[in-house]
Amino acid sequence: MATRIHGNTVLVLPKKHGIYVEEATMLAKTLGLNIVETIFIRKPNPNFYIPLHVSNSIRKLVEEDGVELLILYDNVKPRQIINLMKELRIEIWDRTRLILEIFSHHAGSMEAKLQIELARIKHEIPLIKEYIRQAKLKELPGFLGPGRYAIDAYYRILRSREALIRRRLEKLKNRRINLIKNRREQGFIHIALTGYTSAGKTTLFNTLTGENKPTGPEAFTTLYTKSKKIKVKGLELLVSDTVGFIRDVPVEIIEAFHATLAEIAYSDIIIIIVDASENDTDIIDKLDLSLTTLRNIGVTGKPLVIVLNKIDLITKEDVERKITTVKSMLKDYNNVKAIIPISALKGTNIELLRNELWRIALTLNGKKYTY
Ligand SMILES: Nc1nc2c(ncn2[C@@H]2O[C@H](COP(=O)(O)OP(=O)(O)OP(=O)(O)O)[C@@H](O)[C@H]2O)c(=O)[nH]1
Ligand SMILES: [Mg+2]
Repeated sequence: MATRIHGNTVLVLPKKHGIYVEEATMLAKTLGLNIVETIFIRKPNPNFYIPLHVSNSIRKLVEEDGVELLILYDNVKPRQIINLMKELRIEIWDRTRLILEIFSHHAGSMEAKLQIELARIKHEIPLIKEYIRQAKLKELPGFLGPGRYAIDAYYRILRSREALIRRRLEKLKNRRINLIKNRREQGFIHIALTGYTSAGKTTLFNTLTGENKPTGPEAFTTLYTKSKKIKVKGLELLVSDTVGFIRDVPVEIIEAFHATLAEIAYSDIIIIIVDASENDTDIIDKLDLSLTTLRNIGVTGKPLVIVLNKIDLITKEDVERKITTVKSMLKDYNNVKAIIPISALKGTNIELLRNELWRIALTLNGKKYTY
């Protein structure tokens, strides 16, 4: 299902989203794309997204630099994508498609693979519908070209594939829910590691559990949840690593991943990991987004532990200041039980975190079966 990796790429962002250029570049690099030019546009054209004079300069890059892919880092209408594709004759992705590509390269489990395929079909269908609509408009009465038949057939195949995937996912979902129920009946306190992509969730999971799950600087290294039991002072806790959050998650992906994230909703203690080596604005934005995402998947009122990770990259003074900043941001959240600075990579303050989890788990023990 994954498309081949493209080489030379042009990245286009609306000027008002200029602050996301780093995020866009990081995501493109995750796929191994080589960005030869980044272009900011003032106002998208309603029919082609890109204004005419800009598309002329892109055409030049296609001819002279072998550019094969254009990424429009925005929400783009199917009409704009199809028109521009016909105009430039290269592949064009919007932001959703870029994220979907990364997901499809990283999807490991069967469930994740199916969820991504479903999301891709849902993203592709409006494009195909638009293509068919335009083809119909331009045809002479009574004339149906072979291209039109092929695309109609492709559309029907996608629709039936979509139905099949939905049925298979439903079965897998039931299996997952049974698994979660069984675990709960065994009485484990369940802890979910959550947070923005690349915050260090899997690194902390590995440090806590002694596992060796892949980690990496690129976005969305982890696409499936994994759980493992740990023992803290005689108490058995079950720890789960989860899929990372990102701002403005495309709707296709939200639907696909809420099933996986449902695991978080069933846990007893939530850890939110933040990359403390980033600047204060990023820390606050990403923490805020993590809290919102948790709310959106139905997590409210559970004990939260905020972990400020990667402190090996910053000074002691910075750590103190960032703790104060996060504390004042969270002053109205009375379910925040602790804010702990750690280095998941170097193992700093892991004992402190384990003790804190143990302490919270003890307070929960009697309440476990009440919900
Ligand atoms: N210096 C430093 N780097 C860290 C620390 N924790 C994680 N990293 C690095 O940060 C990058 C992301 O770590 P991961 O554990 O893959 O992050 P994640 O949150 O699981 O990311 P996704 O699964 O992609 O959402 C990796 O390159 C890690 O080596 C830390 O405490 N210190
Ligand atoms: Mg991970």
